[in-house]
Amino acid sequence: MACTNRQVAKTLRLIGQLHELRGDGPFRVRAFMAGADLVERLERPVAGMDEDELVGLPGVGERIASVVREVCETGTSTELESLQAELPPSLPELLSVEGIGPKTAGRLWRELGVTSVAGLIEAAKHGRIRRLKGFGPKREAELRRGAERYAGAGHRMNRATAGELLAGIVAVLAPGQWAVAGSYRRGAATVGDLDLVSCQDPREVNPRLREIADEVIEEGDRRTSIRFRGERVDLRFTTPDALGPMLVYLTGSKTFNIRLRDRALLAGLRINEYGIADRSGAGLATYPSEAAMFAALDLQYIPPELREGSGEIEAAERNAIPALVAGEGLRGDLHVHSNWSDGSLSLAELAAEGERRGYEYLAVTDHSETLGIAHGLSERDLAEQRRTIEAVNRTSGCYLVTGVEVDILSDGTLGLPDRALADLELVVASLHSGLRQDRDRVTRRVVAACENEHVDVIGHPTGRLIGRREPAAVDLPRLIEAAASTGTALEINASPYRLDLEDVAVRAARDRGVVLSIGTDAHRPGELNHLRHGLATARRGWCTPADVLNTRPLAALLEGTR
Ligand code: DGT
Ligand code: CA
Ligand code: CA
Ligand code: ZN
Repeated sequence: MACTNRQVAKTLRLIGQLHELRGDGPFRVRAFMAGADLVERLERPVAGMDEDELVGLPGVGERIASVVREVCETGTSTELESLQAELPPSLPELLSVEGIGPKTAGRLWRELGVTSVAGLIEAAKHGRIRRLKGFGPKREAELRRGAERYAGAGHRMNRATAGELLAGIVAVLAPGQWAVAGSYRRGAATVGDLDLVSCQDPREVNPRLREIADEVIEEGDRRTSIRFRGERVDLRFTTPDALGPMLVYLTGSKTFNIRLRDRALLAGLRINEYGIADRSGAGLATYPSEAAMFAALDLQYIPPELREGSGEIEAAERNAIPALVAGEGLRGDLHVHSNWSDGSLSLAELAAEGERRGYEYLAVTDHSETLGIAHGLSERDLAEQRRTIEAVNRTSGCYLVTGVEVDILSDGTLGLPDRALADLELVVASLHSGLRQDRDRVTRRVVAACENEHVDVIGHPTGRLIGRREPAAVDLPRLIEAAASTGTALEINASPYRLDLEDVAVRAARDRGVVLSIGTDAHRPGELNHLRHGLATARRGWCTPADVLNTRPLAALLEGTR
């Protein structure tokens, strides 16, 4: 039974969440959540540990230990299965609605029988939600708006969900014989459905897909579509000698494909997913790779992230596609929370995580002390944290940059005095409240933050939460001007729930000479892996290494943010 620490952690977290939905006591919920965090950051595989060793871990009781053993041995847990049998399967969907946490979702279910987003909208229409103790008409209207926004978003997946779906599919495909395409490969912030190309024999693949599918939408030896965990997956079959054109076609975007085809037509060529032919469709030439296909079209290679039909073909004709920032160019993460505020890792553990990932540095940017944010740090806390960081840095291979994520308050001032900010190496300033202010007011706040000499980065500049919360009405051209003239970086928050700034704004900022800072905003160790989503967004914004703060060596980073 293959079982990684990450899979075990995920199961533990899911059990905790279901207990919370059921209204079980906070201790039980916390035990599973804490167990998940611990397993996730453990270096040793839990699969190789017996129950005694597991109980020996800090914070792991017998109950968690036995669930871990069971998951490792059987791939599932009886506790999870009985919770899933007891709770309506659509209930976790409620958690995707803005303003609904496990407590509220649990109450809506137990007290009103609401089990889905559609049911929530229905209940709100009939004024049933306001009757819940502590709710009222205002709260009901808010929840209804959130539910309608979620339902109207057409259910596009975030990249984390799409990535999990992909892992589930490729687990039944032969390694090295598939490639992912579509919007996921282009690095888009949201994914409508998953597209894959397979070079395997359809007679091998189709039965395996049938086995894992909720529903087979279409099955054949050229294409197969299934519904898997509620989402659509499209698969196209090809052979290794003709992989290039199929991959180009299925990667898209549609606009890119159409522009590429129109351009080829001018040269008397016809492109489709099988290759390049002449105008009459005769003499089909196939290509084993995308690179060979672009070469045949007399074009520079265009990375998938740029294939949106927004000038990339013209650039490729002139050999002017820039060398985009790449994963190996990133030296660290510039927005991370520790257990000094609301994160789960200690400073030493963060440094160890950074070292394990080969990072040169990791910026500790805990929340400032402001009303409404749990465990924010005061000026004194920050001074103390700085001393601890200095001690960690004496032995760590990954340098912890001292920083803060300071609140931009409703009146545009910051949550900490200048003298506290002056002592820190990296200051990220973010909006966390007053996100519904009008355009002028909210824009003046972020512009004022840029103008503060201590602020180095504006964090998640629009505050959007994908599918859950609309961005604030920030006037981006004005913010970009302010960032450019003050030398303030704008963040690409790499959380798959945010991806803020978004790609188009990144490109506009970059064109104006603004530097972008990629930060995961990680609160748990697993979230440090989100850096790649921020990287994809930077690439979609045409960023080269020089445009990204994280590519700078430590000394240059500290010099620039001093
Ligand atoms: P999504 O799924 O909405 O996030 O976006 P995509 O880009 O993955 O779109 P999807 O799944 O509908 O189709 C995958 C690719 O197939 C798309 O990027 C380009 C290609 N494609 C789909 N429909 C057409 C079409 O009508 N014409 C052309 N030329 N290509 C298409
Ligand atoms: Ca797709
Ligand atoms: Ca598709
Ligand atoms: Zn934040």
